[in-house]
Amino acid sequence: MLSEKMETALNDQIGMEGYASFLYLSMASWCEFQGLDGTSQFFYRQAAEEHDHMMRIFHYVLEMDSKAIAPAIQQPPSNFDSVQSIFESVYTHEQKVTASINKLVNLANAENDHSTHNFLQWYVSEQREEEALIRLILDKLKLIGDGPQSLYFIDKEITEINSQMDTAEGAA
Ligand code: OFO
Repeated sequence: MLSEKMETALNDQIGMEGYASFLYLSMASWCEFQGLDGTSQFFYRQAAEEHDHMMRIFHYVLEMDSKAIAPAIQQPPSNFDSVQSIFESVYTHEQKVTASINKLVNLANAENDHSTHNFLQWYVSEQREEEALIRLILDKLKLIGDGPQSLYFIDKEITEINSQMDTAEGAA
């Protein structure tokens, strides 16, 4: 069984992953409305991934004979200024999630909770990969700049990233 402190902390993380899922869903909606189909597909995928991250913790908590709580999710923003600003806020959000995962790992260490420590390692790798991916996209956005055709090229780049991710998933 998890300690009470760990149970609460993991339930908080369930809420954080759930919020990320809805935040990315909201970004997908905004992008689709702007006609940015590749970028919206990217965010639909991220939303589904975050839902999966939430459910992994949910099931783990129950597997540990503790109580998983379905979280109340705050409504995410629905209006954004630009694709650039969206990806900047995604990066900031992912850094926050990474900090939260690191805190959970520290707690697992402090409690000698080897099982949770082991479980969390998947999230440590996932956060490293997600941050690297968003940095890559931000670098591309900087290269493309914000000239008149930039949205077209940004969407094209992100469509290419989607297909690379599809290929990687197919190979996994
Ligand atoms: Fe759950 O990986 Fe991002 O937030």
